[in-house]
Parts: sequence; structure tokens; C-alpha cells
Amino acid sequence: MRLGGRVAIVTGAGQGIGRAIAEKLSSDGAAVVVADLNAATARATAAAVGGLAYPVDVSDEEQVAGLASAVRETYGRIDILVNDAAIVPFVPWDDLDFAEWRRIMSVNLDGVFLTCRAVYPDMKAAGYGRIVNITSNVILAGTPNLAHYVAAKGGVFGFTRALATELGRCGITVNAVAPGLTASEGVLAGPHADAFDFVVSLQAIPRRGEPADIAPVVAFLASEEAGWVTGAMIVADGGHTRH
Ligand code: 4PL
Repeated sequence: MRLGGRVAIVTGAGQGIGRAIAEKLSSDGAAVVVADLNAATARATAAAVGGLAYPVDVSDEEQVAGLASAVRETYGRIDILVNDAAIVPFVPWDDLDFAEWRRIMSVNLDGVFLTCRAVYPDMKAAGYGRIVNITSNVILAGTPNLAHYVAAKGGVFGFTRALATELGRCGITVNAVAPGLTASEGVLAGPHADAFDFVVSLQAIPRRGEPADIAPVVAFLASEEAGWVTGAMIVADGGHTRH
């Protein structure tokens, strides 16, 4: 997609799907702000894409406000926001204590609210914006041991639809992308990796999903050409859920 002249913030861009998105948006011409809790991986991605590294906890209101002001000061505009940052513990729902439930909501759902609210003034003033929120196909499948994550990602999709309604008149589109199980560093390092054989057996396309499978879908929704698409969810899961 053509993204020349656009400035994009990608949260969770230090690794995995977020990094693939940062690489794709950058190769399509956007200036990319690599926002990640991990300063070292943020710097590594930023060096690879020629962008700005910004270490940030998306669940922290002040830090997120700082991110938006830094982008405003450095680039003078914010055209694209991709909310990829998330945590995915694998725990039976009745083993998850309330503090852990709250932590998942705060990173995966509050984080999306905070970043959207922080960039909204810039997009509104410009009369242009593209917000892409990463949800998950687990909101369709009801995947076991992820009830907390399913709840938060369902919230992300609900918020996406509501925000699309609020922002359509401002020239801002708000959409969601729902990957399935994807071979990101985070997934490969944990218990989710054991699910590949089963999940691949359910897919129409029988191979592992890769971060590079997700990035072009995000790039499309982040482009000017996608201006008539809003409040939508594109499922990118190799046909696992066939939504
Ligand atoms: C099908 O988004 O979509 C495991 C872990 N299995 O995070 C996910 C599936 C996981 C998924 C996901």
C-alpha cells in the first residue's frame, strides 16, 4: 500500500506481529514510531525500520500521553495508530486470580482506549486518521485457557465498532484485524506453541501462520485507499474460524 508521508505508531512493535507490521508500514513509505514496553527490542525494530523507538507501558495514562506528544513534536502529525501490544497468559479460567485478570484488561483493553484517546486530537484536527486494533480469532473460537484474553480482545472489537461510529465524521476509520495462532516470538516461547498441530489441522490452509501473514492486512486498513472500510474486522487465520 502507498503510505508515503504518513506517520504511524505501532504498539508492541519490538517483536512478533507488531514488528512485522512496523516493517511493512515502513517499507510502504510510512515513518514508524516503534512503541514497546521493552526498550531494547523497541530500539532494535526502530533501527531496522529507520523509525523512532519509544519505550512505553500502554496501560499507563501518562506514558501514553508522553508517546503522543513525542510523536507530535518529532513529526508534527499522527496519521496511523496500530494497537498490537498485548499479553497472553495461558491459564484455566478458575486458576487466574483477580489481580491477573485486571492486569490483562489493563494492558490489552485499557491500553487501546488510552492510545486512541491520546492520538484522537491530532487525527481530529487533521480530519484524517487510520486506527487498526489487533484483536484475535479467539473471540470467535472461545479458545480454552484464554478466557481472560478472549474477554479483553472481545472488548477491543466492541470498542473498535463503537469508536468507528464516533469518528466516521472526522475522517478517521477504526478497524480490527483478528489473527489466529501465529508463530511470533511470544507464542513460540510459551505453551501456545504446543497448539500448532491442532490449530493447523483446523485451518483451511495447513501451515503455521507467520507475523508476515498479518502485516499486509494491517497495511491495507492503514492506507488511504481503505477509507470506506470502518468498524470492520478482518480475520487473518488461514481459514481456522471461517468467520
Ligand atoms: C487460536 O491470539 O488466536 C492461541 C494465543 N490460539 O494468542 C492468540 C489461538 C492463541 C490464538 C491465540
